[in-house]
Amino acid sequence: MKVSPWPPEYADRYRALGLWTGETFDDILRRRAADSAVGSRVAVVDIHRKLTYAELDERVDRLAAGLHGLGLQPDDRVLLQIPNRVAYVETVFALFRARLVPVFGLPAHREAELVGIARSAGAVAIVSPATHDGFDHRALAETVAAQVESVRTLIDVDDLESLFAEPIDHGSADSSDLAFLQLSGGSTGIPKLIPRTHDDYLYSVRRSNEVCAVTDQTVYLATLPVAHNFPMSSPGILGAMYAGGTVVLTESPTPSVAWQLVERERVTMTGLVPPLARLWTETAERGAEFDISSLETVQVGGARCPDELAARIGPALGVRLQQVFGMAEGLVCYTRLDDPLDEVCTTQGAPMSDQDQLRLVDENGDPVTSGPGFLETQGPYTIRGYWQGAGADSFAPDGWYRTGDVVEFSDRGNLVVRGRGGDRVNRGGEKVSAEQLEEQLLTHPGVRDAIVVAVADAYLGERTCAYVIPADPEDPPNLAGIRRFVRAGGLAEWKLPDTVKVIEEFPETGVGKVSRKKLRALLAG
Ligand code: J2J
Repeated sequence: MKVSPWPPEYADRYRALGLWTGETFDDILRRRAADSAVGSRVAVVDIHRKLTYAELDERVDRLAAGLHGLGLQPDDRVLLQIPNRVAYVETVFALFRARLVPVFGLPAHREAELVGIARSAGAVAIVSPATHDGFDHRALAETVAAQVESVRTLIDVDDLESLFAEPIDHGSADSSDLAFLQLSGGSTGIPKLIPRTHDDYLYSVRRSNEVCAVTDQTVYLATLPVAHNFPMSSPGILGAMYAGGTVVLTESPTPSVAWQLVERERVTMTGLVPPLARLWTETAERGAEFDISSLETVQVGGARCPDELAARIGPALGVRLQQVFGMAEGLVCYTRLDDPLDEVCTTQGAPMSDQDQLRLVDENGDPVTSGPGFLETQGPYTIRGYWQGAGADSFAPDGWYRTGDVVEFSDRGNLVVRGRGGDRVNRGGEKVSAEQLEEQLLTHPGVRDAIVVAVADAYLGERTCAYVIPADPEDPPNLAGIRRFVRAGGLAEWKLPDTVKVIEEFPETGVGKVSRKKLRALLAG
């Protein structure tokens, strides 16, 4: 299936430069498994299971045939809600083999999100565990299926073997086809799904491996929920597998669990969001009870890492720090392994590709020549449009992606992220769309109007504050009530407001109707 294609002159250039190679994700696994030096190496491990490349390939063959047997057809979208386990990798590669299109939902998503995603994607199936962390995912999947007509099949990820069938030939995908749908960080009620092709995504994986020095000796620990773009591809699990290294998956990112796996599997590399990096650093500073000396590189990204924390990570964990500033829409920046320490601790790196193009503009879209500006970008792995044309205003008329991030450049030319427009709260790497939360709050009977803004938080970087005008000033809603209401509305836990401030009216501006965007800026101060 073709999606938001790059203009032909760019596509031709990326092919001519050898960035887009025609390889597909299925090719990767097949080739690694068939390679006598790699096939018998461990591809993927979790706390319970371990598979070599050859074993993974064989199971993927049988699962892909089983998915076909369920009536799933090439290009059908399949919504995943799978924790960090070996079965995640088996499922994703089986979907690739059967030429199905994974849609990367998160285990923390709830009804409102999953219904929105399934509907937008036109998903025909959902793969999730029966229960996980005390939550009934099967019941959630059934609720989604009852509301979204396209969803016909529910698959239990803990029972994949019951689907195994005699391998069949599925034919091969075209590398310029849609490979999967990622989720945009700031998705609203109608989620913006991110269509990625084999060509563009595999280029980002290969180039990430070069920049991050990933080899067949790399043991990558997926500490963050692996459906996120960062642990997926920067260089993440796909980078490790591309190189013939090993992927380790942990269901819990806390040191007491994750470090057991670091010790047992001799993990060399992982990626963290800043609050987790702080937890790991502070735990190590108190004295680690596990041997984590195999760790060589710890990446931090997803939200701005405070300079103070960045300086402590390397010494505390005995690692080299790498900052990563990326987005599921494409562009990923890394500090380089040979950048001076000061640069690594104070900047968010430089684009991975010399074909990434960057420009800074002001609020009107006019070029900014010095100082911070809104970052726009285009390049060989940055999308040209969302799935089915959603969020068209996120793209400039010439097709560049408007990241929404406010950045400037260090003297050495690295990016420094200064913030972003007030459309979302970055809660320690998990993004909250102000608009989505406001919409939800407006359905509360006790709320006449609401504006959601980010406020600074020492641990999370930002937390969510909802300014609420009560329907009845004598009986304003309180934080606990609002949180219960938003949770009952089916939003993921991380989207519940951290603070509620009841006010009588929004700031006066004297210029008639004020946009919600302006109000957010005014209230955020
Ligand atoms: C400040 N803000 C950052 C950073 C992302 C690698 C790493 C992260 C993501 C990711 C990713 C930041 N400092 N170091 O996909 O491949 C904020 C920006 C950005 C948004 C994208 C990857 N790193 N951000 O976080 O799609 O605001 O991707 O536009 O989830 O996170 O969010 P997301």
